[in-house]
Amino acid sequence: MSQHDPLRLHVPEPTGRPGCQTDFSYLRVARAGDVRRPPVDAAPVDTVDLAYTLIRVLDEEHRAVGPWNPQADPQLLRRGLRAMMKTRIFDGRMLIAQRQKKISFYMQCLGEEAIATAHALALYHGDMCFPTYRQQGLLLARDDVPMVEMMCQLMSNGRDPLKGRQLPVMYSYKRAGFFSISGNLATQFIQAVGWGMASAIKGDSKIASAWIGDGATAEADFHTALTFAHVYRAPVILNVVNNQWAISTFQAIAGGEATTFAARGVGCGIASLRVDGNDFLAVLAASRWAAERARSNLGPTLIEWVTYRAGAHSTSDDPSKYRPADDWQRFPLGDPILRLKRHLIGLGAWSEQEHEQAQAELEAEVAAAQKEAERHGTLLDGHIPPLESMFEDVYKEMPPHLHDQLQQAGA
Ligand SMILES: Cc1ncc(C[n+]2csc(CCOP(=O)(O)OP(=O)(O)O)c2C)c(N)n1
Ligand SMILES: [Mg+2]
Repeated sequence: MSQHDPLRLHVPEPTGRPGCQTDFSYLRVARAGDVRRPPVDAAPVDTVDLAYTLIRVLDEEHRAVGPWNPQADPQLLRRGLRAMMKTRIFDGRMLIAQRQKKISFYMQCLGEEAIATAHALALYHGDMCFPTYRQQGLLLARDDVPMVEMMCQLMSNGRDPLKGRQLPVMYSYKRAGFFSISGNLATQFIQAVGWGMASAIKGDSKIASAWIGDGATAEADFHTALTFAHVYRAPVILNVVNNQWAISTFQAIAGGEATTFAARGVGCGIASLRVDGNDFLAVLAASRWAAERARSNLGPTLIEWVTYRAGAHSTSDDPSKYRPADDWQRFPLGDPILRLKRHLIGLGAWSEQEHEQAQAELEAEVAAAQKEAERHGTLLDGHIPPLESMFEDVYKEMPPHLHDQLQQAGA
């Protein structure tokens, strides 16, 4: 007879059941300013402690403290605040447009706005992001792409630059350093590492920025990308957005329970940071640190951005089925917009009146863009790209079988 108890498989607790409060103590939230900032040429092994803590700049009183304070010009921070506000307004309006059936599908980044908008300010023109569907802030922070054009894509109308061939939100803007979004999770990571390697092989100075969610790190592509980034010292920033959820599964299911996602990086020989993703200043500082490393040929950096997905996963999802309604309010890192607003007010570089005015201006700007986009049609009124466009842009010269199909379609 065996002296051992029967084996049992450990299954992570579904912490966020409706009616049962999510336990956020696993986050081990460090005090702002307490975490050291190593030189950008630090060896990966010298970042091990930074992968298990949380880099924060804004303290309880919303002051910028500690070695990671990026000492940013208040003018830049005001720009960042407006970019976050614009992103939230844009998302809010597009969500309503989806409910009105003007758009087939939408995904918000509510609560995560600081990550993409601050990161965008640390990159140079010509760098290439390989985003997921929740980094619209990269585009909205930089104004390289007019909102009208983004909305025409969302509405799959006659001015949709992608001619209805991509799901709404899956933008593609080579000119703005925004690689075509693929719905196949984690492909972004291997593609970004490959792009970064190509940049180095060509002797260029451009860097890549790869994006993935907590859930998608369970894909093999994530681990393959880390191995290649480490071995070839690819000039790439490896961003892991830990927003606590992968649709309805809590991040523990992807392996974040007893360790961190940043720790994956140091385990592979990659310098790694774990950062408060709702702290605009910390995001800016960590992004600049990683960008400088990559640009100076010092190798890749993995950054885990700790944040909270405050909205539904997508317009096809109902989070009340799997998490308590007040989860976001209880999340210890707060709202990124409120935190930067209070910081700027504390500096004397912003006020409640200016905030209200900016809110009204941005709402008007987004509403005007929507009106203009809707002039070219929405999903509701059937102003879609012509049928023959379905056959175009695949081959330089259309092969006979596609010619036949085009004729059969009567276009
Ligand atoms: C390879 C692959 N598997 C599954 C899916 C379906 N899917 C789409 S989004 C998603 C959850 C992703 O969660 P996470 O990586 O945490 O990103 P988040 O949505 O939280 O930003 C899943 C399972 C997919 N698109 N691709
Ligand atoms: Mg997630």
